[in-house]
Amino acid sequence: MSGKKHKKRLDKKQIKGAVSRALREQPVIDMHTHLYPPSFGTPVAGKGGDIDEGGLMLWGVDELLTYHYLIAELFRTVRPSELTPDAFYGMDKRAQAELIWKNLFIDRSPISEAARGVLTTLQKLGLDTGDRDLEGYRKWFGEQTADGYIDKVMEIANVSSITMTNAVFDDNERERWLADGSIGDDSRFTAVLRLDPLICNYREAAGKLREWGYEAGDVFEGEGIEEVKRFLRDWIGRIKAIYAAVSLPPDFRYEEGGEGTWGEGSRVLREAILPVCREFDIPFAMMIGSQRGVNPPLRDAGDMGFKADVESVARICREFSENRFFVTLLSRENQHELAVAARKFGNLMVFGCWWFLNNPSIIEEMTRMRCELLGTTFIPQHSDARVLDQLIYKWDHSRGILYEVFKDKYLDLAATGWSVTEKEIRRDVEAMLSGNFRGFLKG
Ligand code: FIX
Ligand code: ZN
Repeated sequence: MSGKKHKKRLDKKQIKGAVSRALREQPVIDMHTHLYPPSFGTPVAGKGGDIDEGGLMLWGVDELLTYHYLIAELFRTVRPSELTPDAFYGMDKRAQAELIWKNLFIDRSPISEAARGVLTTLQKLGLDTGDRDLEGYRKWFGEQTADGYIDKVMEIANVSSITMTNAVFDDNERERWLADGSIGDDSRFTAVLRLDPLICNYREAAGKLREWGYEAGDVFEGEGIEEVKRFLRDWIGRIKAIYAAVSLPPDFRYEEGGEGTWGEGSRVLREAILPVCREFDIPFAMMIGSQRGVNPPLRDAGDMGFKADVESVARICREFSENRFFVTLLSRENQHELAVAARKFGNLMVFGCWWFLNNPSIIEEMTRMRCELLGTTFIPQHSDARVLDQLIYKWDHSRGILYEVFKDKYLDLAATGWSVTEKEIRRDVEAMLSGNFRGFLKG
């Protein structure tokens, strides 16, 4: 027992101040986004840049307004007889943005999280949201250069590194990598190999692999297995993936026997993906619970989330104890079981409040529960930003909620007589916003 009183002990007010400062000042590594650097092209007109219609770097007010979260909300305000999703998607981007602006910001108050996020973003960029002047905002964005704007956004959001999601089965993205292997060499971004079709629809994925020169058969067996591994090695190397990732539907089950609906996908995981991840010593991320196309005409806005099978996650962590897994689940009901599973498996890193969970009330509830079960050994949040500027609001809102949770946890500690110090608060916040992710990548 040390009898020495801790000299740097903080009182309640100082604890609140220290938590707030630590959260504000700690740069974030955003471990899952759908953002890209300008080398992937941009369809958005800025100062001095070329427009690339299929470009992947999205930014600016029209992209913010046409985020698929807001498209879903738009269709709560229009009758099918007035506007169909097809007609909406047939409009040009500016007209889509104007309609969303009118219906969700002018005709009713923008109190949803996604709508409020647009306003926080504009405000933090220094624009006057009180003006409600969409044309004025457009003018301001038109004066930015895509490249310089990334630095500006990262500075305002205090994000030090952006992790991409590199969908190798998407022809547009794949062809860009093949045309110029250096497009990923932007020190602000890191790459992640995203391979949904390999697990979710092996036959279709194998057909593509054959087109690309890998002799994968229609059934995952024999020499085709080595070809799938060769494909994975080539792409992990080409894009310098820091981890590999999949998004799985709620009915996904890990079927050890290789039989049943998910038998083949489970074998691809067991015999190709996880061994190759081990060879490269990189984690595998599983995002489970998204049901695609619940309302197909809405496209990305028509996906939904349901409960997943946490037992499968536990079985995977047990069977592949040499692999490391990032896991996030889409249903609120799964969160407690997932945190309990993480208590059992050190190779399971719980991360983020994904998609429909990325709302203040739910982030708060999930983060409190995770602190209580896991201490500081999880990654509380990722942004899932699709439009660069969203980094600003997603991290601003999340930091505000993390403050509420963390300060309560340190006040609870202080109430036990434990000496809470600013240095230790900073250490913990660093771990949760950055270090836990970096550490897990290293293994
Ligand atoms: O699968 C994913 O990575 C999802 O995050 C996205 O596909 C989804 O559309 C999204 O943007 C959620 O925030
Ligand atoms: Zn995502």
